[in-house]
Amino acid sequence: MSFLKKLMVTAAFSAAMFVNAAYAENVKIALVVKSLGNGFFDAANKGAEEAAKELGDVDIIYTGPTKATAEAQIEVVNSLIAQKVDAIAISANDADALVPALKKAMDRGITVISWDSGVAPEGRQLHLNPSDTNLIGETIIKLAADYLPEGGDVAILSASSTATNQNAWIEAAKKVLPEKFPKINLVATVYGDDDSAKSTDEAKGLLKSYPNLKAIIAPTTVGVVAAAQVVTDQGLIGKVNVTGLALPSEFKKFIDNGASQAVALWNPIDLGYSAVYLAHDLAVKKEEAKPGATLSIGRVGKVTLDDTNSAAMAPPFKFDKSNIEEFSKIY
Ligand code: RAM
Repeated sequence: MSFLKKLMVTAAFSAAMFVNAAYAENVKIALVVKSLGNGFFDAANKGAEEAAKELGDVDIIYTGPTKATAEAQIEVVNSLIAQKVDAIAISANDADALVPALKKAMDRGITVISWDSGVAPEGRQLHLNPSDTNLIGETIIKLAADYLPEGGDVAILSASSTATNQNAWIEAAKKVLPEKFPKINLVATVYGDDDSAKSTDEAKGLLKSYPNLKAIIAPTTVGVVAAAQVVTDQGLIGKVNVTGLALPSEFKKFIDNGASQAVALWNPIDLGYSAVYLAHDLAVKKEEAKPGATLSIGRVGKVTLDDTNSAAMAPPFKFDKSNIEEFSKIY
């Protein structure tokens, strides 16, 4: 090929590349949350945006219903299918109810993963847990038991009654109770639906029904704030310890005022970041989600899928007077 011809071919090739790059559409990844207006999910979305920036070819659609119900999430999923997104990463309000809509999405070539709160295996390609389920179950009881040397009555204030993650943690907690925490007496489990007003009412109800209650364990960032506020307002600081899973930025004031001795959580920013990373690699790099597969989660590391195509990230951190200030600045 003559020099001139080579130059022309190269120029044409570069122009074509330029055109492709200019018109190539970004990968649309929908981060579907249980409900909007929850600080935990807003923090996860920060991580999602960070992953999108790092990956370079991603647009995040942060969405979810106003109320944490499966029916409302099904509508959200159907509208994402109509918008032809490339991937859906969902924290589900119900393990089974979402399956038909998510199957429809997968049939149309959309990558589907669940994170935080899972979907049954037939409704997603993989599920990312923030941490080991049994470890979280034991942690939430230990958080109460550590401050109750004499034992006593405790109650759980959960999110919605169909939330996959809370139900799995509560089941794991109940399993370790008799043997590891024989002096802790779980008197009730109630559901605040990750709604502030409902969680407040449920916390009030617990205090009324169980006057000897020593701790409220709320494995939800929404419920734990509501319960701590009720304990504060009713002058019960020192009598009832509120604990569970809390976002340090929202909860610091209740460690400061003594309504709570300690709480725990994982890093929600890393969780959202990792979910987007996985969804991207399945959708774009055509990574296969199968048992035993090890997949990258960027700066956070790697995860290996178990036989249900689920993986777990790191152990939760404990927050108390010694460190909540520092963490409250991050999430
Ligand atoms: C709430 C939600 C979420 C859960 C956290 C701990 O924000 O229920 O699913 O992971 O609490």
